[in-house]
Amino acid sequence: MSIDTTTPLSQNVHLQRWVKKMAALCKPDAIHWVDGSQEEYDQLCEQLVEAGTFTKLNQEKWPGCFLARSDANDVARVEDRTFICSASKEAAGETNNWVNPFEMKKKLRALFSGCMRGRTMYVLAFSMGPLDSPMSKIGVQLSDSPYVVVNMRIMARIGTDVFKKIDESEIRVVPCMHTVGAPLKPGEKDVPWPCNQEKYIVHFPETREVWSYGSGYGGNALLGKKCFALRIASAMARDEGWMAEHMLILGVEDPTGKKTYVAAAFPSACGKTNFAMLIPPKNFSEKGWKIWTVGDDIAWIKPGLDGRLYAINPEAGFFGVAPGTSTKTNANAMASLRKNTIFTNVALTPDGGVWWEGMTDEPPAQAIDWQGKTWTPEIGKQTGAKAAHPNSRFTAPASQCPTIDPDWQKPEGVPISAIIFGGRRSTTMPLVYQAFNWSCGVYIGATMGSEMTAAAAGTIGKVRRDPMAMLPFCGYNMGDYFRHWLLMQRSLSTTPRIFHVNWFRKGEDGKFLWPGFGENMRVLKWIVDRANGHGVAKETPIGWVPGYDDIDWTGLDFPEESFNELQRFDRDAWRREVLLHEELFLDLKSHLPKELIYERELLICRM
Ligand code: SAT
Ligand code: MN
Repeated sequence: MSIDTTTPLSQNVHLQRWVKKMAALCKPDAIHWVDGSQEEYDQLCEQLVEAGTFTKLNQEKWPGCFLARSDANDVARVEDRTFICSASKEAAGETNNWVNPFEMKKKLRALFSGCMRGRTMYVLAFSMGPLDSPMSKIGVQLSDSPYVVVNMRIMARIGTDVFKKIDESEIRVVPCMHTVGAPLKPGEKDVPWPCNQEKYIVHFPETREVWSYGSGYGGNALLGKKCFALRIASAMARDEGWMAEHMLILGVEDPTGKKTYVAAAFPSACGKTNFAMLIPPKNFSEKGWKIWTVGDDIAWIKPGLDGRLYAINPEAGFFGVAPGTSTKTNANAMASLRKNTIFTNVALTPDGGVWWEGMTDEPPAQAIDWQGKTWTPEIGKQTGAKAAHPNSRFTAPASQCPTIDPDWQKPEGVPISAIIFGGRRSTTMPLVYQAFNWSCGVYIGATMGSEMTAAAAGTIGKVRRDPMAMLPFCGYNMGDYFRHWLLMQRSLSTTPRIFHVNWFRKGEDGKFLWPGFGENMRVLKWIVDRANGHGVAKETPIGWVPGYDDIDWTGLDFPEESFNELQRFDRDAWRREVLLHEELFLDLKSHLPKELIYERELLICRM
């Protein structure tokens, strides 16, 4: 065994000791301290091509781009294999899987024992948030997956600068253990996508640790993202008085040049990336309206000295859903992924390019599907086989987004004026409404529901309660999380306004009532007007809503009846909705703040 093939890039003795200890446990053939350089990245990509994990795309059309195909059993987050191992079950709450932390550590130690045999252990230091931001946090991931290293180089700030920061300051680092769980026997040939049937995505919120076993895909393996920046960070945020949220951040520039920032929480694969990169309809942009992108998935939000909330995007890239992304639906995402992008589980076209359902109106005559098999539109029609997996992804640098906000890396973050909650709901929820106040808004976020998508293993289409879009990502008791939300307002002198949107309501004919995409600008304008104190609204039992004339319709022929149908308050549907709120509340029992019980009573009384 040849260990320590590269010299440690950090002088921190704790870090060095931990790496040694973990190497003794995992028994890798080599250790590689990741410097984050372009040369190293190129080398790792080359190595991945040789291993058959990567296919180099046509470099003329797709410069710097690669395609990876995963194992068919490793295509999405595994929520039933995700654990929050707090000291007590109560601290994790009813919505999280819990195992006694000592028992789990024992289990993990056994699983990790010798798990990296035949592989290299990468020592990957990463910063969530810009290195010069006081809101940033540092983690070190030990992983035996070079695929993870190259993806993390896009998704986070990594390498030498981060090690330097660790050495310069006394900051606490979050240790993240990761293995694909596929040790190699001497001489055994590797598979293109090593992984294990058995998977464990484990968080220890008190000791601020992550251990991930058996998967190389997305949020299971890029540990800076959901595991650290949401599950562990939500626990840190509760203790330190800030918020770690599953939210996009965007800036709305009005014709006077004034920018208003909003943060919006939608569950996975409900269009956060599209909304974050919205292109306003022509007559809006002609007047000078512009949308600026700060982040598309995660927001860390903290009260500033002026009593307002400020947000940073802790990530440096987009891990976006490919299917449905096109120059029509999201030209900015398409521009972001034109170069230096890693595609996972999309289809390969004969000219060495990529394709996915919805990328173009006309599918290619032939392609290699995400499982490496020949695919034609004919085969697709006959068998229902998709060319790209529904949860196929692009990993693209945020800096390549044409609408990236000039302030997206500002150390102090951007001021948030409005918070938007939304889900995928074919009935009940109107296009838009505004909460009466903060606690009412917390209630709206707490009770929000969404039809499930392919982002996680599970029943697609079923409505589930997904409070603040954090159900799979909250690192502690959901009831306590609601209390934290309510308490946050006390540290603010200016409270953001809270809204709920639903782009997905359907009519009786089963068709979407709202065109969505760029047209969402009309809703966003009303939201920003309201947040800035000059939009008009009417009171309803659920909150403030715009009248037909309060929305700017120029350039869109959208009849008043259609708008009324979209906004219709359906009393029977809301009765059922409120009963579902009660079901969630029963699950959360003793930890539910009384404000939310009162909010529910008030809502019932108004109805
Ligand atoms: O795979 S990820 O968890 O990163 C994507 C998502 O579910 O939002
Ligand atoms: Mn997400």
